[in-house]
Amino acid sequence: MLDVAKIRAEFPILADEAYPGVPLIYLDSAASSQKPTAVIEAMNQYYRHTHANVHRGIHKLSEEATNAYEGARERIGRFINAESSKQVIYVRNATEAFNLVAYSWGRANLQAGDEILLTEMEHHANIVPWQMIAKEMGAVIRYVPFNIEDGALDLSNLDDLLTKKTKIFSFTAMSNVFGTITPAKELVAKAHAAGAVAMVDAAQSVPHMPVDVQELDCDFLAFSGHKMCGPTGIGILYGKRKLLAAMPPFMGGGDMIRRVRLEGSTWNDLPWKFEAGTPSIAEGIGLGAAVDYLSAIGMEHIHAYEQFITNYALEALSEVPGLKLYGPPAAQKGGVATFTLGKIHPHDIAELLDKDGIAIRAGHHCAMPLHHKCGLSATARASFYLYSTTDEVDKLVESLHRARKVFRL
Ligand code: C6P
Repeated sequence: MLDVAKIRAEFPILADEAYPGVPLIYLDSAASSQKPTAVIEAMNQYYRHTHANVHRGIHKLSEEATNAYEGARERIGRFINAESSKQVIYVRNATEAFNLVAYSWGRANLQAGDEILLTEMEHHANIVPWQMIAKEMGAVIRYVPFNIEDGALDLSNLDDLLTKKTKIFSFTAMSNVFGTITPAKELVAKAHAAGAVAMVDAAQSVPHMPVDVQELDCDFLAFSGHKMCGPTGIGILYGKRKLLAAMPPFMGGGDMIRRVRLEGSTWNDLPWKFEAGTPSIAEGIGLGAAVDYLSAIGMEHIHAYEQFITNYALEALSEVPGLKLYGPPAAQKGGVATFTLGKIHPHDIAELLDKDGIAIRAGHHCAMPLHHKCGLSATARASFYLYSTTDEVDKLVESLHRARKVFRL
C-alpha cells in the first residue's frame, strides 16, 4: 500500500484551499494530474541554471541543456521499455502523436478503399485525425463496438472487422470515460495476424499502470506528460524503428533536417526527423523527472492503490440513491468513476461539488460517440491518482447527498 500522506506532502497544490476555508479535493486527474515538487523543481532548476537551445550551440550551457533533454528521453524510453530512445519522439501531447501518425504514416500507406479500425469508445484524439486522413485518402473507418451495460469492448466480431483491407487498428488501452482496461496485447496480436499495424492510445494507461511496449508488441503508442505528474506541452509517440524510419517527416523546419539546399532537403536521423523547431526543452526535462518520480514509487504499486480506491469509490457511490455508474467493476478498470445522478445535469453536479472544493469533470470528456451510443449528452466523472484518499471519496459522497437535497431528488 502506498504511503499516501507522504505522497500528498510532495504535491504543493494539494495543501491549497479551493475557496477560503474550503480545502481542495482534486478528483480530476484523468483530465490532468497535479505535479510533485520533484517535477516543479527540475524545471525550475533548468530555467535558473541550464537553459539554452538544444542540439545547436557549441557552448557549455547548450551542451548541458542538450544532455538534460536527451537524458530525459532515455529515461522515458526505459519507463515504457522502448528498445531504443531513437524510437521515443517528443510531441506536444497524445493528440499530436495521433495526428503525426495519421498524416505521416497515413499519407504514405493508405489508399482508396483501405480500412482504418477504431473502437466506439475512443477519445476524439483517436477518431478525428483518422476521419481527416480517411477523407483525404478515400479510406473507410470501421469501429469495434462496446457493450453499454459494462463498458467492455464487444470483440465477438473482431475477426470480421479486421479484414485484408484493414491497414491500421488504433485503440485505447484504457477508456477515459468507462475506465475499461482493454486487452491491448491481444488486440495488437489480432491486428498483426490480419496484416495491420497496431497503435495504442496509452494516454490513460501509462500514467496509471506498468506499460511495456515490447511486451505489447505495438507499432505505435501515444501518451501525454501532463496526466502522469509531468508538465503540459509534452507527450510521447513511441514507434517501431522500421515504421518510423520509412515515414516522411510530419513538419519541416530547423533540427529535423540533415542538409538543406534551395532545391530540396534531406532528413535528420530518428527521432529528430519528427521534431521540427526549438522543442519544449523544460517540459521534456520535467517529464523525465516525472518518470523518475513514478518509477521510484513503482507503477505496480500505483495501479494496485488505484484499484483499491476505485473499488472503495464505486461501492460508496453505488449507495447514493438515483446515482448510476458507467463502466466495468473496479478490477477491470482504471481510476475513474463516471456517473449520472437522477435528472441533474452533470454540469450542475460539478458546479455544486465545486462549492465544496471538489473538482470533478462533467461533459462528454471528448468522447461524444461513446455518450451518444449510451443516449447521454454528458456524464460526471471523478478520477483518482496516487494522491487520492478514501476521505476525499467520503467527502464526494457527502456532497452528492447535498446535491440530491438541493435538486429534491
Ligand atoms: N483526456 C480527459 O479529461 P491530450 O489532450 O492530447 O493530452 O490527450 C488526449 C487523450 C487521448 N486519449 C485519451 C484516452 C485521453 O483520455 C485523452 C485526454 C482528458 O479525459 C482530456 S480531454
